[in-house]
Amino acid sequence: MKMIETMRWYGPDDIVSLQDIKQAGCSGVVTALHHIPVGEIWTVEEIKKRKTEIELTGMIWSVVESLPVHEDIKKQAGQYETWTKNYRLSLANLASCGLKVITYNFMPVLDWMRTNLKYETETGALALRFEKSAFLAFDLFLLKRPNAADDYTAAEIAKATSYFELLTDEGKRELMGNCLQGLPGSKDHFTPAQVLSLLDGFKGITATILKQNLVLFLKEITPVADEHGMQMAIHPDDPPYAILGLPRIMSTEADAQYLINQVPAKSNGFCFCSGSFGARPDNDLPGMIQRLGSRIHFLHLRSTQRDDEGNFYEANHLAGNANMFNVVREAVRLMHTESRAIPMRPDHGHQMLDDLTKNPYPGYSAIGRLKGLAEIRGLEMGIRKSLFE
Ligand code: CS2
Ligand code: MN
Repeated sequence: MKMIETMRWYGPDDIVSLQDIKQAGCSGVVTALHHIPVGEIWTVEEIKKRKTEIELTGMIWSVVESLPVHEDIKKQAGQYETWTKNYRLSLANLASCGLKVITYNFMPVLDWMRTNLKYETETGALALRFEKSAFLAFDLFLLKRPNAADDYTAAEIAKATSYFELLTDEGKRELMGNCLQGLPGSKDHFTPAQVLSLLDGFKGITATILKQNLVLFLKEITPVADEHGMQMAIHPDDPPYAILGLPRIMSTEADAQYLINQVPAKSNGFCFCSGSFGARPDNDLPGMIQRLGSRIHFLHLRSTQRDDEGNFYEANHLAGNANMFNVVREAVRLMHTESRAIPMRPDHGHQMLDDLTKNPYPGYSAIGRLKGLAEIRGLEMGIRKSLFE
């Protein structure tokens, strides 16, 4: 059994084309209907249109990433019942078009957060980076989140203050822009006022409440997913801990186990993102693959390089802290034991070579991902042959 190789495609506006993805050797494409506002129903017509476009290239639409969850559902407030009903309908529509693996996340307000989108690595290729002092400087002095200082130690604040004092106006603008990136697939930015008001909407939502809300949501939607033989794949938090005073609840193995215990439905499972989980030293990635096993419906392979200060950057796929050899070996074993092929995509890649002159979605340039994919492909083949042939 071999991983199903895919790449993410942001749709017709993506500067990386379906042909590029095909040339990378992928058989599958990972995409979403990014033009449909969060919460609205994905109609069969819209799904089919996108599906046909992909199939004309000879590839298939392997995984939906993401069918996003409305913020009201995360809060169990406002019109959450309508959005949940819509979500069930979208799932049924997707299933009727043959789309069965659905990625989503339950991070309030923001998806991933990085302070630097052009961190120069040793080779000159650019990577995404999260620098703690920069992030604190953003939170305390640019966003000016009320009571932000309560979340940090005096030493952390002192470091962030010195960091901020050294920033030029240009540096401040850049940091602000990086931290206020919109959601993946959108080139819009949040304004500070928007983020503050969205954060305000989560006041009083503790980690315990957010967890309960996720469980309630899954209890509502997994019957539909089960009925259609679908696989729900929740993506972990990135970074895997609370930020901006928002709770984050899918950051560790314990979080993942809790979700299966609470909602044992067959369709309830994970998008195992080695980059997101791997930004915490206490996450044992290969062990998690062993133990989450049949619940892993999709693999995001990526590695981060951490330091002792809580900073990390996205390393080459086979380098950094993830130990990709062990991760891929466990994935190969899992697929062998269960006789199934799991879809995988290289999650992010460095911006390099010709892509340095282009303006790709952060993390999603073509060449860096192609390099990551090619390295992982070779690693997988070596492991598979040495274990089973
Ligand atoms: C992705 C996530 O770009 C990325 O890092 O792994 O944005 C992922 O698509 C979402 O969290 C899934 O809902
Ligand atoms: Mn990921």
